[in-house]
Amino acid sequence: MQLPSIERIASFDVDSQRTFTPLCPDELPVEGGATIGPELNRQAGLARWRLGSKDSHSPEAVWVTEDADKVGKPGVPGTNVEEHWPVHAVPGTEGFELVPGLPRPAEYDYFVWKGVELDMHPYGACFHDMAEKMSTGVIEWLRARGTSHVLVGGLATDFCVKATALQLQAAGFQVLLNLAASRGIAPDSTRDALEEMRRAGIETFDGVEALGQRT
Ligand code: VGL
Repeated sequence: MQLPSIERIASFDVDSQRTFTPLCPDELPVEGGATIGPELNRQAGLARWRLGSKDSHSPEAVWVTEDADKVGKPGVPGTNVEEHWPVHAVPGTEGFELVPGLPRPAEYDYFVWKGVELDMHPYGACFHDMAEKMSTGVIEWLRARGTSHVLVGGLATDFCVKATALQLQAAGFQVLLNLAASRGIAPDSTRDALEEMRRAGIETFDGVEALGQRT
């Protein structure tokens, strides 16, 4: 498939924050997470618009656990939370910052801060809630600009990148996931996530140089 004109292409840096890198070993470190900045910048060079998102969480959130056995396990009933996680992405801390090499949020064309409420922990950047009722405005913003294709990268492939990519694809955009600009938390869930995304019609490519030979 050919890419359309640059005017119809957007690039999305999903949760590309230090909290998901070895720079913050006590948060949610993802191997290689700190190295994706340059590839995200190359990806953005192919697009008319650059969008980004950040997890933005209170250390008092209801889903916070210090119990390793509870991480990734069923969340708190009656809340908008699916699983427990360690404290991460707290505004004002290093983990909240974007990975090395990325612009500041103010330099993006559109930016989403998500998970601010204590009892909400969305993965996808297109909706504030797990039920996908409350738009963050991403889909409407892209539609208003005539975007057809969205290049996606970020952290982590098996959670927030997957959820965001699936939401964009379901909204009618053609999503192209950049493997070289993404990293996953665990190998099994990352493999499953890639399968699920491909089943949904999302295409993958391994770096902007490889865009001609998509996998
Ligand atoms: C994420 C787990 C918990 C992500 C966020 O951004 O992929 N993963 N919170």
